[in-house]
Amino acid sequence: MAARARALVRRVEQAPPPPGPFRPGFWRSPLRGPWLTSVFGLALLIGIPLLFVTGMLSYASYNPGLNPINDQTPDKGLLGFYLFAWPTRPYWLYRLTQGVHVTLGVVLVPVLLAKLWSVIPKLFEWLPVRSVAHGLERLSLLMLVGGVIFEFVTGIINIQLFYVFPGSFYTLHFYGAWVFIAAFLVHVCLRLGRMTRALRSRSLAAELRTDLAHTRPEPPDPDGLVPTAPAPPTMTRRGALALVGGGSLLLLVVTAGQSIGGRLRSTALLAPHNRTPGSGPNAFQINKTAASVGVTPAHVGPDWRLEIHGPGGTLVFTRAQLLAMPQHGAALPIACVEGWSTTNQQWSGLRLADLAALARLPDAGSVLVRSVQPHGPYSSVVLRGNQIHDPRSLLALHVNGADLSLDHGYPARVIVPANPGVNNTKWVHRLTFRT
Ligand SMILES: Nc1nc2c(c(=O)[nH]1)N[C@H]1C(S)=C(S)[C@@H](COP(=O)(O)O)O[C@H]1N2
Ligand SMILES: [Mo]
Repeated sequence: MAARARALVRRVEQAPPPPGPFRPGFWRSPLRGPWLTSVFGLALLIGIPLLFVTGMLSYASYNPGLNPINDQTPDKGLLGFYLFAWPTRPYWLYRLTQGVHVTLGVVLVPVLLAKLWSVIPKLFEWLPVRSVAHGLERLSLLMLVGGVIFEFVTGIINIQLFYVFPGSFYTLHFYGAWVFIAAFLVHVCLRLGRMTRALRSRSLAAELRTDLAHTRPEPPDPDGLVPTAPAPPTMTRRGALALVGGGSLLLLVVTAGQSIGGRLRSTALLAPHNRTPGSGPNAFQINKTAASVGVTPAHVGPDWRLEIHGPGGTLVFTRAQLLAMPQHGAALPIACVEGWSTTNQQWSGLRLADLAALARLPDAGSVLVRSVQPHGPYSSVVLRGNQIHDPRSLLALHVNGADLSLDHGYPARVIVPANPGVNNTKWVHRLTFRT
């Protein structure tokens, strides 16, 4: 029995690979080889950790561990070991981290595609599994490639506002990130030596001077990236690098404007939020309009009241009463998880700290913010004590010297420094302060 099985294994091993991409002669690009793969690999080795760290910061920033209203990702307790109280200074922190996260993710797309192209013969390696160790290595590559594609695709779908996710984008993108980064670390440990050797095997400066006539394949490599039967080159290595680098640069130019805001917003050709709406004091980017989330003028008409709950009971205010109280100003941006942000807007209204004091909880540990929005995500949020007590944290009534427009959250909205856009709740109806 065992002998027969062994004979079968030997027969499979000795049989030629199936035709097509499994045959070594199939892949013929003379540019494929460890050096080129390593150049793309080095760019990703720098970019991916920055993407991961800014992504994890983005998750921490909306205080997912504070209250299930903010985030319902199950078991983040384990993966959320690093969560911390998101600070309110510098006030532009989230604008920076999320702008970098989204812009870098978009800019790395050509590098990622080039890297995957450069190693594609490995996908068709024959035999697919040769031993337990080889099988484990292949499995880690499956997690690596599957993970990176999953993260890029879900991220790009989200910034393009195709809300097609079963459940929450955050949950998928967050779990995906951990699976991917685990595989990434394994991959870096296994390949770092090979990468540095390959990078030293050729000089970048010399490659940049090499024309088509002098473009030769790299010497044969044990990984089988270099073709056994190379076709004549149709492009130089510098041409390939320029194509990928130029692609990344182009994506940078048509993406970054959405995070910089102001006049550059209109250069963000690929961004759905690439236009500044209208003119006047309220002419800055809107995410969800009132109509789109079911907030009607009736919700925010003369019958609107602000309720403040605390140990002292419930206080109820009209907008006129709120306007009669001491007003404070703060210059703060809106920065969305989708990567777009505005320049600073001049908000004014009531300090959250003053409202906490009115609720007889001057050192409140958290506040539940509820909007008039009937249902749906972002209709409520819980903010932390440090966010309540920053003097720039406001329940804003005005922006840039005018009443808030309906779409920017009239009659009252939260604006907190360094807070991700999703947590700056619009159309606020009730604040419940807690210890
Ligand atoms: N009630 C409520 N508040 C909300 C939202 C919402 O959908 N409902 N969207 C949030 C998101 S995702 C962002 S980015 C900001 C955008 O604020 P703006 O439309 O005034 O620019 O509002 C936040 N406040
Ligand atoms: Mo947002």
